[in-house]
Amino acid sequence: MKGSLRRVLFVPAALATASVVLAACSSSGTSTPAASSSSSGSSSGALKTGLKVFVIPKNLGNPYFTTSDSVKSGGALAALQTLGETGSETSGTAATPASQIPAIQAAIAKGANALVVSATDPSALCPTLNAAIKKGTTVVTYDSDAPACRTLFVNQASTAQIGTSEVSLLASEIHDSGQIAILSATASAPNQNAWIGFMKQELKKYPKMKLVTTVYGNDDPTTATQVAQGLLQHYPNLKGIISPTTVGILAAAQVVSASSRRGKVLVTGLGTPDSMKKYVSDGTVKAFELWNPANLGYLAAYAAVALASKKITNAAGQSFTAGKLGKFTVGPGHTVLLGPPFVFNKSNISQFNF
Ligand code: RAM
Repeated sequence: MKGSLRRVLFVPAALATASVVLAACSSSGTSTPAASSSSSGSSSGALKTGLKVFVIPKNLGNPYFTTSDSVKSGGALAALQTLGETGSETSGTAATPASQIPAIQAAIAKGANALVVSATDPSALCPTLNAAIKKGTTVVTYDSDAPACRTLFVNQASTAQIGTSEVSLLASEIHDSGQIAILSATASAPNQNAWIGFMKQELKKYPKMKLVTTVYGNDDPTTATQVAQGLLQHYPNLKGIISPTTVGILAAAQVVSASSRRGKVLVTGLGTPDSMKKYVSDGTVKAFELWNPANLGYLAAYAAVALASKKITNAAGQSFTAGKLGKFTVGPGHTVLLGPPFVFNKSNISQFNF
């Protein structure tokens, strides 16, 4: 079976495995000291060890990125630890370029060999990231891309598939009809904006579904709660909310669940199973999607190390092995694809712990 097909078919199993691994691991921390440090160390075609790799999510404190990045969850820092690199996670606390850029600059100043970045805003980040690339630093984006200033993008799933499936999930729940709203992350977020673009395309197939507004919770729980409350106040006939952000979908579910509109306004989007269990069980959320965030971080770290070790280039057709995840091949647009999103609902959510 071809690698990509195998990954497509095996995603639920991989997710289930991740939940077992999550339960079994106990180490924690945001930094992984190298097993052995030899910055020039490259043993006959092997990956280099002792590389300084900085993992820079949109923001710290977002449980999604804690899972994608941490040793405990088997994310990016776990991969770096296994490979003998010096890995650390750094960013600001707000999902904004003003908060993220100082962390990127500090990583470059510390002599980063590779950066693994989820971009808050490509146009704001690109001058800094391009300066790093010019100095020879490998820049891998994961989760949220900045196409003009990275070596490679590790994409969680097809952008089109995420956008279209979000709409079709909600459509099936509200019988293709009624007012809907989108509660996004920040207005500059490249991943959410790309998914929303495909949602709008897909909505053309549902003439009775009307997108009344798109609001932004900025991946901040307080702001997301406020905008979710605003949606219920301003749209008494609202039938559904799509929130393609783990922070937003949780806020929307909490607000709807606590209101008299529970079960009348259906919430879907991209969420972590642990944060959604309560709302799937009380009927606020019927189904939602996500990929395995830990696998995404793990894959991005392996890609960064393979590139920084000059084992691969970013050209289409280049292949590398990402430890327990197996072989991946660079596709068009200097992109590596993890797999399709997985749909969680009442019948399967109890199997997942992240
Ligand atoms: C939030 C972030 C992240 C996104 C997930 C689904 O945690 O905005 O970028 O991929 O949601």
